[in-house]
Amino acid sequence: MDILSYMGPRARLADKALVSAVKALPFVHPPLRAAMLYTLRAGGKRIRSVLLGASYELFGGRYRDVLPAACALEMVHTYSLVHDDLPAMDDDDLRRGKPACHKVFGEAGAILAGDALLTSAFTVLAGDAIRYGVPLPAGRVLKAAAILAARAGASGMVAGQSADLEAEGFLSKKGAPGARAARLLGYIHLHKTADLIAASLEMGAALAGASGREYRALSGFGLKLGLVFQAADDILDVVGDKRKLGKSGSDARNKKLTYTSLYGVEGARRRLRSLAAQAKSKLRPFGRRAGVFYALTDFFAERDR
Ligand code: GRG
Repeated sequence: MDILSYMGPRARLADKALVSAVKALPFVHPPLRAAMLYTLRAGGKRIRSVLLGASYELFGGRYRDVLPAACALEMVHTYSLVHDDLPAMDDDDLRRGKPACHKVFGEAGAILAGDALLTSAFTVLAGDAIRYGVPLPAGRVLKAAAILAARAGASGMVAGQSADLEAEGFLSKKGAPGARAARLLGYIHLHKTADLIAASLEMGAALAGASGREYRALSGFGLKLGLVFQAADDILDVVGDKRKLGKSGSDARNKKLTYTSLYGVEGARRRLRSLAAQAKSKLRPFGRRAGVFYALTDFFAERDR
């Protein structure tokens, strides 16, 4: 399967739908709308939309019908990037190949843009279902909203970010035990990254009305895939082409606990290969129907941006 021709058109549909969704929000203060649109328009691979759509399509649905949910997910993801770049967090100047949101709109502007993207994500997800009668049962949309809130919130992505900040400088502390560092790294990556990737698969499954067994299989796959994605991200932060990545690579400067700082680049590559095999093993219940997910796992593991 040519995974790039699968992903490309779906990512472009998400690009357009995201801009339309934000433009359609009523009564937004113009500078706030500009800041919201700025990082959304700067691009992004839209992998979470593609995963949500692929999960929904696995059960015979059409990607177009879950575009509001895909937009909601990308809006939550984009808010996390805008806040992550702030001086109080990773203090990055570059995001998606452009000056970070706080460099253009100031710190307060970027904080508000992130807040608005997070909150409005739920308007886009639930509000659209109410207004336009999207052909999805309301109970399924509600379940998708609950998944997104749980995976992004205090027990999910925000918990991972909190642990990530706490762990800064952990490696330089004398006598930090290896097992403790490995446990902490596992917690950070599981929540900071894998939770939102798992949410993509889970939301698609919930919207499609998947059975409990199918839902659990996709959720397990999503969590492993999220770790594959993060292992690749840690490796790219060290050896990747900064121009292609569109960000400066701040892990070493911020003394981050990462796969590479803990295991070295080769050790991180070995772990990535093992995680990719574990992810694929979760797809067994779907047999050949899951072909696109095998290809997506390889894409995640081998990506260069
Ligand atoms: C501020 C609550 C809060 C959370 C921030 C997303 C995040 C958590 C931090 C960003 C730094 C980082 C390495 C996060 C891990 C997830 C990750 C690799 C995000 C980048 O996702 P991509 O590559 O980004 O899909 P694009 O730009 O392609 O959408």
